[in-house]
Amino acid sequence: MESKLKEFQKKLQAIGQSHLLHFFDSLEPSLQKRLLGQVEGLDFAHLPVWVDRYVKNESPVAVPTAFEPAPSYPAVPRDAGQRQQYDQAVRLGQSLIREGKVAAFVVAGGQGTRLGFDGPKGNFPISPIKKKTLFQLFAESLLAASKKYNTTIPWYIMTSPLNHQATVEIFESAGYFGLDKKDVFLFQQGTMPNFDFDGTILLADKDTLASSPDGHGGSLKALYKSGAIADMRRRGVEYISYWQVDNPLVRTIDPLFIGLHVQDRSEMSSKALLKADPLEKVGNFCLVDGKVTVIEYSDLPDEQALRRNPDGSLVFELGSIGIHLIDVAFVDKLNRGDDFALPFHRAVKKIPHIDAAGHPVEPTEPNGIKLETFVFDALPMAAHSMILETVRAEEFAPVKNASGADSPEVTHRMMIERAARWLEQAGVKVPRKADGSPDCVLEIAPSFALCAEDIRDKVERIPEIRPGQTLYLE
Ligand code: UD2
Repeated sequence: MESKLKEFQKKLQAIGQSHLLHFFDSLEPSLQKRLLGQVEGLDFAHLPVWVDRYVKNESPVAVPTAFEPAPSYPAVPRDAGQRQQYDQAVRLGQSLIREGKVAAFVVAGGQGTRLGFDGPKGNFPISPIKKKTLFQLFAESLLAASKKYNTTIPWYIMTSPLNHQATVEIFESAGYFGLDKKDVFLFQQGTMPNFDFDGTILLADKDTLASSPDGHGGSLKALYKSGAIADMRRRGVEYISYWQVDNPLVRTIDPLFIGLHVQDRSEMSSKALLKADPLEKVGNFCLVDGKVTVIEYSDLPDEQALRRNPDGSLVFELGSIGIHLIDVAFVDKLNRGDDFALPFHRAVKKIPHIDAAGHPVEPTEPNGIKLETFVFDALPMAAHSMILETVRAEEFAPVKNASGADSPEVTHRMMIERAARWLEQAGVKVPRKADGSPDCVLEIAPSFALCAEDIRDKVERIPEIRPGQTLYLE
């Protein structure tokens, strides 16, 4: 340990962070080891550059000045030719799923701070009747899709050091929700140290650096480092279906999306929504130098966000919802490159830490910087990138806040509303109130239907729905 200590003292001194070992001598050997382990994990080669570029620089990510709207496939085909293309894409997607070429991937490393929920967000109970958790819904949907296509869809789940152990325990105690444990691959994303405004790394305790998960963009490195990509290769998987843990409406495995992605020879594709209002807080799909790029809502000037076409539609109308299809070969290629790095985004935060005398500081005002990468910043690195529009009511109801917009209450309503619509599309009568909302509580298990079409041949199994009734279909 002595020689290691000397080595790191030297290295830290060279980058102006020697204070990290200030309390080293006062620690017990096991804690000394722990601290050295964390220091060893620092990226000494890049840290000074990151500090200059992202920590000390208040507007680190250059916002492009010349950009135009990105082209997309509409949610509903525009004409007969496009209808034919979509039908072909669905058939192609279905055969790729059947051949075991598609894996599922959820990013679940974030903290549910805004939701005020303790523990991994995937454990949040959300379904209207059975109160199934997000994880359970995704698991059931993958089981149902595996059955439907007579295949095994492996599931990769990215956690962070903040919630990894708790997530593993959830899956263990739930018996992996009926999935085979060997087809569920849980791995952790990387972390980034937290800085004060001068670029000094903060200590959370005498033996612990202050750090936080490196953002969902970290998934592209973590997939590789964890061995998930190698595992996919072994299984013959070529495409990764990526989504965020907070959205129970997501179509985890979508043949149309997969088929269009492959038809288009896209390396990384995205689903998009027509924004609910010009300033909605979602990233905006744009073309910059001919490359699909997401510009965060906070970076898109209002006059651009408000621009309209002659027909009244927004010029920048496509919002990003964190649903992607990614080629395994693309992730491989990025990581084999010399120096693959996504740009960091800088967030000013309140970061608890200890001061130079070792006393704990609980800041009341923002006192430092956290750095995160975003997965959509990899889009311009793709040789080609396709966008498919989707319909909000069908596919996007994230649980983010305890109340108001994107709250469990809204998500519930949207889940019941979607179930009602699917049933009506199959010819089932659903009682509705005077305001048009369903006069019943409905929940459709993924085992019953993964999409509206799955209901058509099950109609005779559905009882008459009376006003005020609660009906669970599985
Ligand atoms: C994200 C998008 C926004 C829109 C919205 C849709 C960004 C910057 N913004 O906003 O444009 O698409 O989602 O819901 O992405 N996560 C990790 N590790 C991390 C950080 C996040 O796994 O280090 C996961 C997190 O568990 C969640 C997802 O990434 O599944 C999105 O994270 P968020 O809730 O922080 O994103 P949000 O709502 O700010």
